[in-house]
Amino acid sequence: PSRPLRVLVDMDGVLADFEGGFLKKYRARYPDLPYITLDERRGFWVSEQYGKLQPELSEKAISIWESKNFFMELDPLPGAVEALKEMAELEATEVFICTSPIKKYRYCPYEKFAWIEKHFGHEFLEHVILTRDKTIVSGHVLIDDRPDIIGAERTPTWEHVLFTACHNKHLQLPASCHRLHSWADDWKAVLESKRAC
Ligand code: UMP
Repeated sequence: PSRPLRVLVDMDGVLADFEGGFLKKYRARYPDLPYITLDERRGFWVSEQYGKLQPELSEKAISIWESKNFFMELDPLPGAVEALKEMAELEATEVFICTSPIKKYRYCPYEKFAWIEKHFGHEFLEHVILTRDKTIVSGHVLIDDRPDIIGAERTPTWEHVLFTACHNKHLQLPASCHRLHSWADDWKAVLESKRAC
């Protein structure tokens, strides 16, 4: 029996529909202001792209995810809950949700735990890592939609698998970088390829 494969799975943009939830609430709160369709999204930071559209829109965007119930009410992305539960049941596989809370901590960290409990059950709370720096977390694979994951550790133990999102789908990646296009994609094959290493 070889060592278990440890898989770190990001939350916003991989399990929870941050972009869709944001756009819905932004348009409801600011019906008369311009917005960016999901198809037009570019770059990881929503606030930056809104700020380029109109400088005042950056803080308006931020006000959306700083609001109570924003993180709690995010819908799961298609197939995410089923895939993660199935992954956690695989033999020789350790699954952790690894997510960065916003620094305005009034609601976000609480709601992230509550969301995970709601969708995965109380026991899964043992498998939650809240960190602003994912490079110091050890694992074999990190499934994350953010293209540039950097931090204090220059050589993280994990291999980043880029989960496709509206903001990163046009990016040209180095051939060495794996992509998971959605949860309908063959995530088991990605894990198996890492297991072989
Ligand atoms: N976030 C921002 N600004 C943005 C977009 C997202 O602060 O423009 C927040 C939402 C999440 C965090 O809490 O950043 C991203 O966390 P990870 O997906 O990297 O874990």
